[in-house]
Amino acid sequence: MRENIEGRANVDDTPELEAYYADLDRLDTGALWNVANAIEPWEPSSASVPMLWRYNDLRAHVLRSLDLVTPERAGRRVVYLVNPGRRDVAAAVGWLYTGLQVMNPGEVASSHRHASSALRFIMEGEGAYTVVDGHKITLGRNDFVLTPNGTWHEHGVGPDGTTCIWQDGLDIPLVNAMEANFFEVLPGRTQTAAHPVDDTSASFAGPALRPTGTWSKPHSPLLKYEWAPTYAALQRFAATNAGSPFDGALLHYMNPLTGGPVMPTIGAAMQLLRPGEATRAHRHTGSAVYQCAKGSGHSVIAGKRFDWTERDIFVVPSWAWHEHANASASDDACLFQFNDLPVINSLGLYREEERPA
Ligand code: GTQ
Repeated sequence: MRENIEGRANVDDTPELEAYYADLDRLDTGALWNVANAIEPWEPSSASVPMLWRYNDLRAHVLRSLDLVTPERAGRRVVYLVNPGRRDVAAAVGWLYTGLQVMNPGEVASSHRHASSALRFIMEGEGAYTVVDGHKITLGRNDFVLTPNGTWHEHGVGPDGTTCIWQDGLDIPLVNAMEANFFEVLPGRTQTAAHPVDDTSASFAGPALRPTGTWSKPHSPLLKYEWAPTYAALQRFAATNAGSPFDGALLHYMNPLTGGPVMPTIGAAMQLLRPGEATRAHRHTGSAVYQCAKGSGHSVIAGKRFDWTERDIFVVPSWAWHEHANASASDDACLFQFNDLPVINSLGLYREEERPA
């Protein structure tokens, strides 16, 4: 006997109805009441599983790819992270993709552009760079760099560098779901740098100062968010503000011209958990991919505990309860995240709840 809830489908099968459904099916139609409860859930029910990928488990396998494929043959030498509930769309959580890209000194991946927006978060190695629409950007540990949708980009490691690994984050599953993805390879493989190295950082990373307007592109003019000033800002913020009961001291990376998210579809933040800090649990719509940038701790996600340390990556699915804790009583812990909140917010779909005590 099905539960009879007002307004929810509660129709028992009869031979007449079965025949009717078969007729509808032949006409490529269906009876809404057979699917209504599934397609209109009471609340979000994510297909994504909470997951943690330990860097310690992945690193050796990422490095193995150096001997197995060249960037020329592979296009991009990346090990991507698969959520068991989102294998079909190559997502790590929700509609977000993430992977670990590795390059040796002197290697360059060919320049390309796509309708997907992308970001990188540098995990290890010296000498990495990316070129975005002719702007060459040097990259160091825990730096965060954008390659907004439609921009030509290529990555490499200078000949004097060391083997580099960084995290890629993209909205590939989302853009594919919207059936709006395009991909192009630059004829000639590499761009010629058209600007001095790190020029957009020189122009737009100032302390809330901007040059007289010459920036006409729709994306953030600041393409790199360096670790040292980010961490310094977080420490200042954490020392003078209570922060959020759910996230500790959290700062959003922003487009300095608008104050808004770094890209139309992807937001990013860095949060600091003070020594001993443990946050309260909440849940909200929107999915997030986290990387521990510093320290260690644990998160409880949908009732499951995940212990993390530097470079581990974990995901929080939409509407999953989550809370975070710093394991250390003397040192802070930092979590980098990227998320789909700009999409959720711009569509008016954001909803948040605090877990009742
Ligand atoms: O370098 O833009 O990990 O297009 C997957 C797809 C990286 C990139 C990935 C991509 C890129």
